[in-house]
Amino acid sequence: MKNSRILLFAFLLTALISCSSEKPETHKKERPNIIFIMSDDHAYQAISAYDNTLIETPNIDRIAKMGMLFTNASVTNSICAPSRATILTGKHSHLNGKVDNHFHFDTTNITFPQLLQDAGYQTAMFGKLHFGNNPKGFDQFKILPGQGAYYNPEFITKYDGNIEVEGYVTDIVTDMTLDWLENEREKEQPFMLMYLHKAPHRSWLMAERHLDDFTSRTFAEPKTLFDDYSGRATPAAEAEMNILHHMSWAGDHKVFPEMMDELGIPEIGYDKARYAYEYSRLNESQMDNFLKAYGKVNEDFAKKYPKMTDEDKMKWKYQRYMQDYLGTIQAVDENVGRLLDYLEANDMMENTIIVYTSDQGFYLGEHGWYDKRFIYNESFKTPLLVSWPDRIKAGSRSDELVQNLDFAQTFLEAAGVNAPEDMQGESLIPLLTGNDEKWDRDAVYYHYYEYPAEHMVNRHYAIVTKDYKLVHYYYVEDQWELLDSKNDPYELTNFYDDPKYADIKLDLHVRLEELRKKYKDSNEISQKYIDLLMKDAAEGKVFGVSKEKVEEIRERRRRLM
Ligand code: SGN
Ligand code: CA
Repeated sequence: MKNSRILLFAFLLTALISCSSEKPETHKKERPNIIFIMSDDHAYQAISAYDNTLIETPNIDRIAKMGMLFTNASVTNSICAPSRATILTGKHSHLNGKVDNHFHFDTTNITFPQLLQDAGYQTAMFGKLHFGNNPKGFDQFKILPGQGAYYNPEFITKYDGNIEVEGYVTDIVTDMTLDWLENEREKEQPFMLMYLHKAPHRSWLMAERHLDDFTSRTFAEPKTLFDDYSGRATPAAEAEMNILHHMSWAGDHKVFPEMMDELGIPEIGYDKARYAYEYSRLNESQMDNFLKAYGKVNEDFAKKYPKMTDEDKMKWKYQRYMQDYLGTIQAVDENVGRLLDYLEANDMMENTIIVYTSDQGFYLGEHGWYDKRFIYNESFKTPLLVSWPDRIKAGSRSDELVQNLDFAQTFLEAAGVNAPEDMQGESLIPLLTGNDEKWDRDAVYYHYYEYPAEHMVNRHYAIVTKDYKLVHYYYVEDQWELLDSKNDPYELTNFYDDPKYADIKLDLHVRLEELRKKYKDSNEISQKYIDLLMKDAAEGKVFGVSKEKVEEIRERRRRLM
């Protein structure tokens, strides 16, 4: 009896030991790798998996072919660093504190990479972060300072201080990523890698190898290129992001400053200064190639300019914008292809979650615009393609309302790590794995803050459902906008005062208040952020905002109260 008890005890002990030593081991191996690919300002209109009118992106499309394409993915605040902060923290801007590009990210926030690192994931980040400080929770990082440069960029590195690398940024960030995958990571451990492109951010300098091809292409114009902004709340007309009026000749379109002088073209904004800054980084042979390609553009322009009407100018500027913007995307697509080829060649595709997304969408001439910030579709929505062959059915698609807010909890669930209670998103795993019945979101919340600032897009918050948007422009305005996605897909009409929409309007107002409560947003928090930015703006510290502008805003506020 005694012996058998001892035997039983010994058996249980062995079982326990083997369990505790083996189970985590197997469990560890099963945990997926995570590769988060994000480009900066990549419009879904410029990914052929969504729309091939403008460009073919066969490599990015591979991710959707292997996995899932989301047609209603959006951001909570359509601007760079705030989007990144929401992705990392799983919280809306008003709670993580990064409401605009101006102030630094608060590094006391808990981010999903920190939690994954604690759980045994290897973590690395390469490319653009734009936080004003270094990321926490990474075993390795090489990041661009601020916006970073297209040519011969500098990097802030975790171990080697600041370095400058000769070449084109999209290629270099990929080289660093592949080098880490091949030579630096522990091959037995799962990893989470953030591969973050600067392209296609303004001022759109493409790789030398694409110059000839892209500067000779012509693109279809969007239907709303000549939008006059009537029929909507006034912020659309007040924004400074119209291609004709605000995009600069030298800085954006690469008209040579001497050519501007010769033709008597007045500067738009920081026109020549921006040009000088962008070109100052090029080495001699890069400069030669640029001057050659843009020399032809300038020659052709000089012949046309004297006879150009405003309409002609808009059309010409749109073409130049698309040539350069899409040219930078060509290199992103090629480099995404290099990464996918590496994963395939190393048999890593099956149990790796690959996400391709952008920090927000972008206007490619819709409403006559470039840039982002507004809640209108092109900048509110963002591309989202996800592959994970082990779990996602190839070639699938989801029209659900998902957001950048959801990434943190998605990755934590995939890695088997509990998400902190105060994260505000939802894991996308049910949608990715075909269990849509577990997904019940019917509306999302949006809040944009960066005003006064470059492009002058007024502050606004909103509720968005699959059918409608109810938007409140506050601060220097007090206007509401009701958009009807089904009946007015180009978003040209404000139905707020249309009696036919009375019930819908009421319902949306109630739901918007519920959402604000759910996500813990309030007018008091908004006021705190207004005060912070206005203090710096009054001291002349906010890029693109003059002291006169600050006075004008204060006057408008006084009138509104
Ligand atoms: C720069 C650009 C803006 C752009 C912001 C924010 N101007 O300031 O056009 O909106 O970045 O972009 S530029 O004259 O410097 O090109 S973001 O992606 O970082 O949010
Ligand atoms: Ca951006």
